[in-house]
Amino acid sequence: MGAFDWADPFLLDEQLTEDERMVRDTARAYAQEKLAPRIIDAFANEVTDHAIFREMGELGLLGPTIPEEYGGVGTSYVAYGLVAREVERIDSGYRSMMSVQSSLVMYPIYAYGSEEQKRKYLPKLASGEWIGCFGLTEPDAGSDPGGMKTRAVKTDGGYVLNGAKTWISNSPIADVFVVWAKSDAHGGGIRGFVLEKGMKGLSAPKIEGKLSLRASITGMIVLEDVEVGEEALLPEVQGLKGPFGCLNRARYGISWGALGAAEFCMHAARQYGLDRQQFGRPLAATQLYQKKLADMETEIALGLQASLRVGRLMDEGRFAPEMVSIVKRNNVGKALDIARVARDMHGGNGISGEYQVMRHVMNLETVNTYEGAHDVHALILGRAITGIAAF
Ligand code: TGC
Ligand code: FAD
Repeated sequence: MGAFDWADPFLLDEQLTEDERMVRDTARAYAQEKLAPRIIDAFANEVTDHAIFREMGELGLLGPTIPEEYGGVGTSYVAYGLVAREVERIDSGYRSMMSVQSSLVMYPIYAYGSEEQKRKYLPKLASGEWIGCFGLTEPDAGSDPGGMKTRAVKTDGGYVLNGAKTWISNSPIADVFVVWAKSDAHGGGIRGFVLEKGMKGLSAPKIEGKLSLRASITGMIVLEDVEVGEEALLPEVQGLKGPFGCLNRARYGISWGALGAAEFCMHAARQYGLDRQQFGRPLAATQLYQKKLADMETEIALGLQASLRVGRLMDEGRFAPEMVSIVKRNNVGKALDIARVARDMHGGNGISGEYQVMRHVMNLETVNTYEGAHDVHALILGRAITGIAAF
């Protein structure tokens, strides 16, 4: 018979390779030593620290699956998930900064870009010298990105882009903008463009007053007659499968990340229950408190195993997008429930910034909505199960 470790119930650690454990340990040390001391203040004051990109870049945490020749470290998707888990254990906003750069900016340039685009952008994005953002969502096209209005009109030497993207992570501080638009030169099909800060007609105003992900800046991308050359077009993809190919990877990373946040909340509730006495005994000595911890433990353990399985299939090139919908939807939904219950278990202290669980609750509300809302992933699965699209 084996021993039971409540903090690693299914011995996940021993299912990892040595390389994966090394990447995980690097991310954990960085997150605990450099991110944890910043987050309470950053969230309270809505501060996005640009230095984080360079720090992560130095450690190989940006675009870690991209091959070394383009500045990445060529590691596995399992390792990428482990990084997301460690970073989001601190804050979903920090994980957002990392996953947008890795999966939504570096990945499309790597997978769909020309050799020149890869050489120009990837090393500087990997080092964190440049910050990237991904513009898909529009004011009138969120869950239904096929309804986008942004247009690219062909000119002699390139394209003119017009439109507006909204709720774009990193956009106000971005150097590189991966933007999706319908192109008249391609029968109205969706094409990707790589734009740069400072282009005439491109602006990225900040969205003020968020009550969630306050350490991760969010903005719009406004395109007013932005002229670009042919070299701005991502040549190797056309249609919605372009942006969705990126989203598959980001959503997968989120499935790990959200459980990192859930683990933080569970561990905090456990410690609080051991320390806090009411009615002459620790809260953790009560049946209700223990049942809540047991439910949390179960969901986290099951969710991590599921993400590990999907990661292994991704590394073998055998994953299907619906698998990602299962883990994104389940793990984020469960993490949000866990964070809310952990907040309750902290009583009044649970609402204070110092105890941190309320921040995770507020962040996970966004994580449940972005990268495909919880119900939209149900509909993706419903379509796969029945063959009928119910969107
Ligand atoms: P549909 O007809 O299903 O598909 C159109 C084309 O796309 C292909 N496709 C996929 N390819 C790869 N991976 C996937 N997951 C794919 N899903 C679809 C499909 O095969 C088809 O290809 P083709 O060649 O036949 O044209 O498209 P639809 O318009 O019916 O889509 C419906 C739905 C619900 C699946 C989709 O629109 C959806 O997923 N909506 C959610 C939108 C979303 O997730 N937005 C995220 C924006 S980015 C963001 O939130 C970043 S947050 C920051 C952070 O991550 O931290
Ligand atoms: P809607 O699509 O209007 O959905 C509203 C509600 O209706 C949801 O509950 C949804 O589940 C439900 N719903 C929608 N359609 C159906 C249906 N057919 N049947 C039943 N229910 C339905 N986007 C980017 O492109 N890049 C980014 O970097 C980015 N970062 C973000 C950062 C933050 C902080 C936030 C909040 C959002 C970000 N997004 C980004 C946008 C995000 O992807 C969208 O908010 C998300 O896709 C949902 O779109 P929406 O907000 O328009 O909601």
